[in-house]
Amino acid sequence: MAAGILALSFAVNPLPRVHAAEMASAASTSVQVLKDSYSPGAITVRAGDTVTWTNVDTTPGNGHTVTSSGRGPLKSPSFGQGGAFSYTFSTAGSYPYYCAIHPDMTGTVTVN
Ligand SMILES: [Cu+2]
Repeated sequence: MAAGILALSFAVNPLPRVHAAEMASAASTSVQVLKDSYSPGAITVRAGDTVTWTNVDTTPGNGHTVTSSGRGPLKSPSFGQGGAFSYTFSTAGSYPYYCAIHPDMTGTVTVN
């Protein structure tokens, strides 16, 4: 019985290593959400990467969103000072977005 468990353990072992390699290649990118802009406004990431937008607006209660222009996956709720929104991009492409509350705020994520 113990030998059987040992053999199973060896057979399963390589899988976590492959998973760990995939995790290591995924990166995180941060975008600051200011009073009237995203900084940086244009970023380039790789498929599988996660982008986190953090509201660093100096005006308390000034909420912002990350909303895809046209059809797109970005549909954040309004998040206030100190709040954040994250999205993991799995497909290459260009993802323009804006703030639904302040439509002059725009940005683009390019996923390679
Ligand atoms: Cu805004």
